[in-house]
Amino acid sequence: VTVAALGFPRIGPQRRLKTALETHWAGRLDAEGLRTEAAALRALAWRRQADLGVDHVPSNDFSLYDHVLDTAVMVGAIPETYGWTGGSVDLPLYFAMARGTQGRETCDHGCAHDVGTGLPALEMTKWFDTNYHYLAPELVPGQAFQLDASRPIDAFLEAKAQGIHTRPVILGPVTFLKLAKSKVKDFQPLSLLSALLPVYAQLLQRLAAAGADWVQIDEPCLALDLTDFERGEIRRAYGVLAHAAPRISILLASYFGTYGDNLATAANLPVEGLHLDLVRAPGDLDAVKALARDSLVLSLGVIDGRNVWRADLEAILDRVEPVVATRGPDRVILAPSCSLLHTPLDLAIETSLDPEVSQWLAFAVQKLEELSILAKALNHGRASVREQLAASSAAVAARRASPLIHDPAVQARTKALTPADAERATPFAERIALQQQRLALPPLPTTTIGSFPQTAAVRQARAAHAKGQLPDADYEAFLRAETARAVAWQQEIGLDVLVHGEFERNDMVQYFGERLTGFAFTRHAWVQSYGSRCVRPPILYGDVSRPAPMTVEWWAYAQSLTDKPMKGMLTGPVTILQWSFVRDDIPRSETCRQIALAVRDEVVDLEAAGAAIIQIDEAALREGLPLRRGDWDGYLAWAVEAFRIAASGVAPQTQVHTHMCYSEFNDIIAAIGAMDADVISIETARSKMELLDAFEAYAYPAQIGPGVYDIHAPRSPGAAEMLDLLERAGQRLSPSQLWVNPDCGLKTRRWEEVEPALANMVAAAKAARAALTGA
Ligand code: THG
Ligand code: ZN
Repeated sequence: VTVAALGFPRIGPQRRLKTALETHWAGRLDAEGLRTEAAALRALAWRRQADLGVDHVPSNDFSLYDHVLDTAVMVGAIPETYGWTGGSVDLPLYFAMARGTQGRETCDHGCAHDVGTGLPALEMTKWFDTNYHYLAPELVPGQAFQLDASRPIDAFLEAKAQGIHTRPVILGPVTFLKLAKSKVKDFQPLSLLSALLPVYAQLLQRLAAAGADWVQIDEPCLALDLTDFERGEIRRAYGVLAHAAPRISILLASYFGTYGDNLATAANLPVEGLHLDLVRAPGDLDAVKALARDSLVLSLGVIDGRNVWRADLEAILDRVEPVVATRGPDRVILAPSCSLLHTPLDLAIETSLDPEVSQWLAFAVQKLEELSILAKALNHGRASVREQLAASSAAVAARRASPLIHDPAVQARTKALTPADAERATPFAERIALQQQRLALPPLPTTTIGSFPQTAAVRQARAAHAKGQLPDADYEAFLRAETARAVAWQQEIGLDVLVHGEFERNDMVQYFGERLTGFAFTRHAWVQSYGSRCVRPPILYGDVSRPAPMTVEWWAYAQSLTDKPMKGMLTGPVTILQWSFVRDDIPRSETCRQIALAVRDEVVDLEAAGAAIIQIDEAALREGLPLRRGDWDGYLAWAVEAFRIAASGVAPQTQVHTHMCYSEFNDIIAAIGAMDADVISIETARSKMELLDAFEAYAYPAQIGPGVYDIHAPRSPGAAEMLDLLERAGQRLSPSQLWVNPDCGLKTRRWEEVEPALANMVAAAKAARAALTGA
């Protein structure tokens, strides 16, 4: 039995890659310097993995920005816009595709937009159901491909020079084409497979010639719903590749879910090995045994590459020993379920965690240690690693029994939930009438999404406070002054519903996690989100409750400064769940219900303090959709229910808002309606309100604020432009349904941009009132 890693974190210790990239982009590190640092990080990762006992160390899993972009470069798929004339792609061109020529930014909620008026970046999209984002290749009919094998070949040789024989990783041709986009309507990039396969065939020959004996080809599209035609294309592709490169053995890897109805296809491809994600799809093991020939090498993904928990090694051995006994040790590889890109690097440097929680955790390095222990147990008997197995079992038992995890009051409360708890007592039509009486807002009321610019001063004050250099009282006074300024300014420009600005919040999930029980926070546990950007997801380890109000004081302070309604601002349960590492000992739906009750407590307290409007953001509701359509309804049922639990503790006069900043609504519009929010704000400016077409087929029952200010547009929009958008919205929705607001929060903007834009937005709303309602 051998051990493999399918991919290792790229960002490096202390986020060294981030530092190198950002100094390079700032012009303070030249291309040579960046290349040197990248090579050093690769060398470090290979050495580390080899030392940890990994037999199949991956190469070509590293990337300066994104591995899908690297694949596009490798096959010569450079969109015409970038003026490429052939030859190797240099760093300026590479980064132009990655981030546009003037950089790229994301909003509070992670949606990416180009900045400036230079060349645009490729579109950025979530990698399957992870929080990693890749760049979508852009292909055209008749697309030509040509191989530039330098990246994978150089990496292989680089590692070889270091004395490490690696297994190159490449993104498979079918998944590559499935992830690609085209500006040409109805064009299917998969129709380019025949043109692409010769390039892949040549690549495999080159790798074989360089000395590679195995190659890992990732085809995670096998975890998706595929058509018969697509399955046929997979068979065709691997028929061609196996024939073209008989000297190299292919390990085909899919992950993030079951092969399901694609398993018969996958298990019968002419490849030498098949990887199974046995964490997400434990049932695939028995299923593959029934389908695969005896000689097929199985890579068993037994360690969770998507989460941070230590594994139950004895339980894994119980499952794997029979496989080794029947197939033979040479035909079994142990691996994490997927690339370790999605876990933080090393638990050992994380010294600030509660030691009790810490002993339950494993990051990338620790996960490879676990695999090495498992391999020893399988190769030399469990007795050879008795102590390590005992430590694993003890940690698992300690976690299971820990009072830190179990709060009987929380469990009793979720158990006692009834359908009525997820239901507002009064239907929308009656609520809205009561709310209108209470709020007395004009038609097309104006508001913002919640956050205001996090200026350098705000960030500095937060950092100084976190380091203990700025006393609590001074920090508090600073935040109050910022809040007061924001409130006064909103009032001055004539916004109807104000926000406090969220200056006190570091991150929309972290802020709440720090105030709830059951969450732990790390100092160094960074995970790449895209390019040089990383997140430190909270670790949700125990039952969740809200010991004390989290936002009421800030809300009350802001409301005390104005007679206009001040919105209470909260992050919704699904978003808190999606952007954290969550428990694997209870279902996600159960954890989500606990968070929902905690948010509900806050909603009720805000109402009691006098808030007439409370916004519960669910930026991540859509991204939580399962990979397979068949699982959508189940997810949407509990996700929508969680939102409703959070929102339904208040009187009909209290108005509940929500916000979502993404564009693909058509699929889930009914579920969004079922959330039963009184008002929803969404992203629509970039598509010039075309997104509202979704609301034509489905008569959205409540009020909507279609964003009229694309907060990432290179310049602030004028009132005329926003008025035009409002009129377009008025053609699709009833004016009595409409609110006027930006697309998203303004945290990443500068005041110089926000001030004119929002003043223009108020002017546009006034003009639209006259035009649409005669008011
Ligand atoms: N909060 C949390 N998770 C998230 C998002 C979030 N996951 C999805 C989405 N948003 C991801 N988008 C981003 C956007 C910006 C950054 C990271 C992910 C970013 N990070 C800083 C960096 O890398 O320099 C570090 C931020 C920090 O110091 O915490 O800019 O909004 N929980
Ligand atoms: Zn948003």
